[in-house]
Amino acid sequence: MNRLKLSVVLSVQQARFDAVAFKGNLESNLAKIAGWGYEGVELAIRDPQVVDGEALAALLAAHGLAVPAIGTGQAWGEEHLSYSDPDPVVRQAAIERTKAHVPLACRFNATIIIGLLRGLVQPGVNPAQAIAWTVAALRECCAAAAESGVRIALEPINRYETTLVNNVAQGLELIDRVGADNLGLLFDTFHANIEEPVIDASLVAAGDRLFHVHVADSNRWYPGAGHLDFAHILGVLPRIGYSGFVSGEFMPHPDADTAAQRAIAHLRSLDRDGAPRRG
Ligand code: LER
Ligand code: MN
Repeated sequence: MNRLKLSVVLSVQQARFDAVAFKGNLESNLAKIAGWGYEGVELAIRDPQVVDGEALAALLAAHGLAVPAIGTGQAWGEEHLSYSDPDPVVRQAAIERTKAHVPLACRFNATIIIGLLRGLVQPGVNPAQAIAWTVAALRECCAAAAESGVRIALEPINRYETTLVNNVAQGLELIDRVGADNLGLLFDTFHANIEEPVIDASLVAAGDRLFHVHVADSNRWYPGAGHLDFAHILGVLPRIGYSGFVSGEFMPHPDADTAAQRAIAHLRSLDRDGAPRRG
């Protein structure tokens, strides 16, 4: 298999979301992540206004780390902003928050991830209306991002977290409705294992709309800790022309450092011999 470009999710601020191995102490985490051989960090940022872009860029450069993507879900997790909230003020705040990520994304050549910032169908809201609000929000955000050459990746998320776009087929349908060239998909192996009928066929269906990849095993622990066949799944990526990063987004189990080291050991073993190694 071709050598994968590997990154891991790192939260710039403290957050409640569980499947982020690294939170707090940015500098020491960046040093450790680079030391283990990762080439990038995916930054989870609640509000880009409180991030010092200069300081962040200097730290990343010092450790030779790229930023393939910026995650936005903390604005939902911590502040309940979403594109599908019945309150137009909240919807507009979610749109403005997305636009606020554009300068940093442009600086790092990072894709902006839309996961739970799209929200979920709230009580009393018609699902078709929730989708229509999401389409309108994505149109506005994609237009703003396109001005800076930034791409947006919508992440299909499993049914236990939202009913708005659970799989690749629904994601592609939504992308069609939005009609923006800079909108694509983020494929997360944990969600895909729950929702996709056939994982490799869904990756092929995503094709050149695949903008980013998250890896976690079936139990949302590090790759190699569950029953997913990463040699098979990730082997599809070169076939569909995907040459971007594969980002580890998994639970800090048994702890963040061990999980990140085991993840990269497992994924690098696939580069060498294409065979999964349990560990
Ligand atoms: C975020 O990337 C994700 O995968 C979701 O599960 C957020 O809840
Ligand atoms: Mn994910």
